[in-house]
Amino acid sequence: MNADSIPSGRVQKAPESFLTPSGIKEVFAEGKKGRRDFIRNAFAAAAAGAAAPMAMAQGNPVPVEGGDPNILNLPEHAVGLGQGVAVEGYGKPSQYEANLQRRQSPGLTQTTQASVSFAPLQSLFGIVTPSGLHFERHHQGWWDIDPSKHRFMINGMVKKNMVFTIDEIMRLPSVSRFHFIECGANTATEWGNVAVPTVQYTHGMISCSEFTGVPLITLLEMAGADLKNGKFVLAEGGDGSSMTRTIPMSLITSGEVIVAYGQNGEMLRPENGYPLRLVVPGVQGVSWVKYLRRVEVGDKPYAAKDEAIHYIDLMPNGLQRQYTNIQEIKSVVTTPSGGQVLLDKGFYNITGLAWSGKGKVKRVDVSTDGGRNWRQARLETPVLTKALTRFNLDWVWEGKPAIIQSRAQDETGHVQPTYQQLRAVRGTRSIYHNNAIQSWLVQENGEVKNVQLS
Ligand SMILES: Nc1nc2c(c(=O)[nH]1)N[C@H]1C(S)=C(S)[C@@H](COP(=O)(O)O)O[C@H]1N2
Ligand SMILES: [Mo]
Repeated sequence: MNADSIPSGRVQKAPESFLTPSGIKEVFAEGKKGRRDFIRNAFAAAAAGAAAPMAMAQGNPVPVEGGDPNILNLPEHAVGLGQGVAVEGYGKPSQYEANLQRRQSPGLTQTTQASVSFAPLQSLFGIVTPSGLHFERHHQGWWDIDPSKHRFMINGMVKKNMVFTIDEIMRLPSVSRFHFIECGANTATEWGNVAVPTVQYTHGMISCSEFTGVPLITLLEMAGADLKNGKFVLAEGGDGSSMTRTIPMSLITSGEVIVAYGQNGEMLRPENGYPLRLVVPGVQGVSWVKYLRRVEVGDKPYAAKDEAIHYIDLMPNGLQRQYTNIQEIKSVVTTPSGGQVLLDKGFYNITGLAWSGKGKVKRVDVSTDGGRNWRQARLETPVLTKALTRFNLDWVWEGKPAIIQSRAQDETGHVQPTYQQLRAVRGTRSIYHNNAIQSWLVQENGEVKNVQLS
């Protein structure tokens, strides 16, 4: 990497993630040229010499030709008394991050009682989704349920039916694990090449958290479940959506499925199923039943409404594929991505996320020329099973059009398909389970757009 090239590249955030409304005005009013000069001036000032720090030590701002007042003048916060601790408050993000929000997709009908919100992947770092930015999908609205009244019941092929309170569940041996949850309909609009503008809307129905709870197998054993003939479990939610899903017993006996009450170190958020939700690693989001109130042990799949009518894949031969639960190997570049603007030629850190419902991500390759050439990206630690994995790659943008893609591979050897490969198998009329390679076009003027290569 050439050190001289590092300062020149700057990414303007996607419109919805600008720092402040005044920041939006600034960029629009100054245009890109103005912002570029501002950045150049800042570096000029930083390089301007040793006089400034001495002057600042005396508390006397000294103007330097072409210098940046933001580095030369001591700001209020460096000399005044800051605010006292927020003794009783719950911490909030900086006021300057107020535009970092989950949002409804412009590709879907806008409603007041929205049923899905997307996570702002373009502005997130690492692999954990802050709980307040976790995507949401509610089939019948969300509730803030009184945990003292919530109960969890086990019945069906068990020796004795059991009813647990939250306190009783929280007394049991617990586990904490990082896993992604992805709605089976994530990236659905791209099947029809609707090309929603940003990665928030193409891929934002995925999030990753540390979940804490009790393995479901522990609770089933307490109830004396018939683990030999009971091949399936029906999980039922406590909201009005009659959300019931069949979970194969093999996922439960492996110890992976968790009856969770914790998310990122605190109790689940109401939107995400407080006080109890099922965590089914690797499996599509709909099976992660929220407000969990019952599991029933049975010997056959239940073909519940959300398994018989929804979350099925219409294949080219006209048949429907059912119980396609595992979220297969997938990745996306989050910067540069749709709606962002590269403000100058030079160095950029290409970054993104990869995940597989089958295990760990093994490798991610990145192309900047629409798939002709590929370079292997760095996987950042930790690389965890059925969790988001962060990748990074150095890139110098020459100022010419470029098509950026990422292609992931998991430890089982599965490789993310192109749209051509995916459609050859799945046809064109699917809604769910789109794991194709995403393309972002960097235009000569630096603007990044969602495009699809055929
Ligand atoms: N009880 C209940 N569980 C539910 C749902 C629901 O509407 N009700 N939605 C499901 C769907 S389709 C998804 S994708 C995930 C979304 O979880 P989240 O809102 O925590 O992101 O929850 C699943 N579990
Ligand atoms: Mo979903």
